[in-house]
Amino acid sequence: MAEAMCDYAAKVLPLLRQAEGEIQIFPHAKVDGDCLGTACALAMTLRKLGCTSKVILECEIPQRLAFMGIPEDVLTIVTSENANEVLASQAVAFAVDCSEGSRMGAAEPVFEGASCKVIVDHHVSAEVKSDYAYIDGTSISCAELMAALIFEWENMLHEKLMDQFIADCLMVGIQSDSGKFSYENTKPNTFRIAASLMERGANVTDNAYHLFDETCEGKVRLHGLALSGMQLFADGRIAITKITKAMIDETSAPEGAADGIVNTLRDIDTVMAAFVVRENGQGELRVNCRTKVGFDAADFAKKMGGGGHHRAAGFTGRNIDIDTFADQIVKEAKAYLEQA
Ligand SMILES: [Mn+2]
Repeated sequence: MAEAMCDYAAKVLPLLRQAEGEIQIFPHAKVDGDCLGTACALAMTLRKLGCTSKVILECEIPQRLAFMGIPEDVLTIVTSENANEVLASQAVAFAVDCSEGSRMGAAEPVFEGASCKVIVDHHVSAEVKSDYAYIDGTSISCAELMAALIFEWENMLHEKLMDQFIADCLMVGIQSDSGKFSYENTKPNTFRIAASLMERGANVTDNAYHLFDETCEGKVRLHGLALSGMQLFADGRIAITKITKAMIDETSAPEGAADGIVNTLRDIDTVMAAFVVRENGQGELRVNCRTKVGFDAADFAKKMGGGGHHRAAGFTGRNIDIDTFADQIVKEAKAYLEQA
């Protein structure tokens, strides 16, 4: 059981306010809406408290999160060249949405070199080395925990800290990690926190568009081609489609444009296992697999030399053409269904 947030807020505030140097905030590598929203909300709040704060990234903010409008001056990009310099200006290292340097890519040495670590996370990990860790695995997003922490600081200081930008950053985190408030562990408290953020001006509608719905012509055209080429087998229980390099070139689809196609196949009412086989342009075939209860994607992917989760997994084909590999996957999937 996590300690009460009000106790944690009181314990960590003096540490941060007395820090002599930068409070460096570490999201995980391959940033998502939750870690980036949480990190920026914290950085902006700390600035209001008179602290010097920076969000430490291992690469530029990806285009899909550019809509958040995060000011450049809060960000430090770590490279192997400047890592020592960044570490030298650090007073406190604050990890959000992760708790270990191994999750931070190029920023790992800067976090692991810290003399003082603070952690707020919603992933339960085996070992946490910090006296200032708040980890609540029942929370759907880290942003929710950060929102609660900032509201506690407001209560303690009788000072308004949560402005529209900060509230919006946190709302992005909650919307991202809760799948628009639809994933299983979305809780009444998720809505309570979201309501408080909305009262401070957070914009749910624009965030939802940018996070979930915004697309581009190439992607829509690629989805069209891939879906029209879909094939069903085993009384509709297996769905598969192929994406060739030629299809990607023809549609000018950007990197990552095939994302989501496999979910559309899986969502067909009769389907238990869906596969998208894609030529990656480097002579390999990448297969994404999504399944429903009764077909273990992780187990199947393992048989095919890959891995993943029970409902979402992947594997790779090498030295084989796409048609032959697709036929082979269908054959294996049929056999897997029969033995299940
Ligand atoms: Mn998260």
